[in-house]
Amino acid sequence: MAFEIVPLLLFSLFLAIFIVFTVPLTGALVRLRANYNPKGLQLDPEDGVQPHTGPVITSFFVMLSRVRQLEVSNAWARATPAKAENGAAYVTIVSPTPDRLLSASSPAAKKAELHTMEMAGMVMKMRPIAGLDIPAGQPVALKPSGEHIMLIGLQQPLREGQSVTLTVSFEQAGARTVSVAVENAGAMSGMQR
Ligand SMILES: [Cu+2]
Repeated sequence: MAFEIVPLLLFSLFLAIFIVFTVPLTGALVRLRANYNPKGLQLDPEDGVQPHTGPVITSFFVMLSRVRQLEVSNAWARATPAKAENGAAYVTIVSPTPDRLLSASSPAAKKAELHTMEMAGMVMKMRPIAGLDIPAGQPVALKPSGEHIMLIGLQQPLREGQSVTLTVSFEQAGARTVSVAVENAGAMSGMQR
């Protein structure tokens, strides 16, 4: 009995959210369109489509885009010396809900590992980490002085201006594939392109 109520509750919740987002948006869009179109909300005899169909569909997509998903942006890497076997890539991650970065892979390298930097005595050293927590709504930027994605066994050196493909996998959001822009060897951050 209790089990049968759960999907019903979830459905009601979804319906309520849908209505809350859709009704005011549709109203606003219909008014916008009415102002824009001198004929107002008349049926257009040529297309025979109800004039509110467009705004309803539009508001549905506007609503969908509000339910934001985890996003990976500003993916970049440093160019590597000619004989370097390894490189590092950085991304910025923002998620509306708590998540965890679990792994990465790239066709540009034999394997990719999640690393962090830490002081070992007097020197910064890097070590692999099992995952990286992504708190809700707070951007997490991987960077040269901290967490990074180590590209191990590069197929070829990373050259400035080039881009390589990187797939990052999350516990909840699944995999995201991004294009990593290769910046100069001393770059401290991506170019925000
Ligand atoms: Cu590393």
